[in-house]
Amino acid sequence: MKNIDEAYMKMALELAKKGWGHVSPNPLVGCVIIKGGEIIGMGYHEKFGQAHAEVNAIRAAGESSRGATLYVNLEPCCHYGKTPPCSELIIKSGLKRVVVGMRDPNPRVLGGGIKQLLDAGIEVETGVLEEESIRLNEIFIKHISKGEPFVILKTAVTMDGRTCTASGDSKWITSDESRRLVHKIRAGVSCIVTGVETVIKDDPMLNVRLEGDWKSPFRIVLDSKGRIPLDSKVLTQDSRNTLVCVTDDAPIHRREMIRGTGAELRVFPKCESGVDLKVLLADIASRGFDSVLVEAGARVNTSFLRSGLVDKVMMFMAPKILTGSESPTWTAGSPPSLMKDALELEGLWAESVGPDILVQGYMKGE
Ligand code: AOF
Ligand code: ZN
Repeated sequence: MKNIDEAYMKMALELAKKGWGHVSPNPLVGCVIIKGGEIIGMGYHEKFGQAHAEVNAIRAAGESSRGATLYVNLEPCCHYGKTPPCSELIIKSGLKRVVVGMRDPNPRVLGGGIKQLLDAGIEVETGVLEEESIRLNEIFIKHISKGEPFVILKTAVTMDGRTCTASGDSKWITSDESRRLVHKIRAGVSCIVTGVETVIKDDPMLNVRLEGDWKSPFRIVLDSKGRIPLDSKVLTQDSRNTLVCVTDDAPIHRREMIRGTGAELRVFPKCESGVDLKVLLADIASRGFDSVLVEAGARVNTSFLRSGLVDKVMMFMAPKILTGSESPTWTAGSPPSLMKDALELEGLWAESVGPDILVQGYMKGE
């Protein structure tokens, strides 16, 4: 039974992934209904505010849901949100058994959905592919339980850890496949943070350029002194989707000029490395954003890492070795003298993306 349960839960997880980029800040949820060893219904949460995965799957299965088993990667909800509770629909539809990936950390659910099902005499199994379920919804979990955005730091390096040549050339380190995946990641996060150095050097658009209907994230540029070139793409293309963060080191006339492009400008408190990132994160949270992608250079990366604000690192590594001690790497600043002062990650894993390797892991807490 365990293997069968895991196989169907895997299908539910795969279905759930189809919602990436369309459901935030809601969770990614997929659902499969099985009867007599056959799939009789499938569904996933397709769009924010619309039907939950369970509703779509039960609708697809119709009357035959009676006596069937339902697989879903997140505990069914038991509250009236934008949609009525799935627990009630499951009970009404006569499902016999429900297999759940993980409990819903939403304070309005938190085990309540499972309890309702059990009270109605439905057999419930929880924690099937729990680790995968938690990983899939890491953004939702942090946001709904702490009210804080999940922070992903992404970097692309050669095998010797370099991010560009000594002259600054970085186009391109990684393959088309990796860069397409980065666009897909961008489509699922609320905002991207970069530094003014990256804007000056690369003039990136920081948007989503993929076929189909995708939303670009909000862009945030850290620019303590207000040095951003007024003709940079983030200020000339869709400038209303850009926030420039300065400190009182930015001259007033520069602030006016930046505002004049249509971008938003905010003056932030200062810390030694520039804009106080903790205050920035609080600002991001107050906008209701559930996630942040840091796509920046060595200095900004290091400030984020050393302030303990990063949840996850995604490192794309290309099968290239640049050599040369002058080629920049993806961190900066004065190095600690002891290995014990290294920042540590946990739960590291790697996968191939075209010819590259994507290494991911979570920053270890204090
Ligand atoms: C989803 N999709 O497939 C499931 C969810 O405001 P509502 O009605 O859309 O409810 C959102 C909450 O419902 C969400 O935070 C989560 O706790 C629960 N389950 N949500 O958006 C789904 N199953
Ligand atoms: Zn629901």
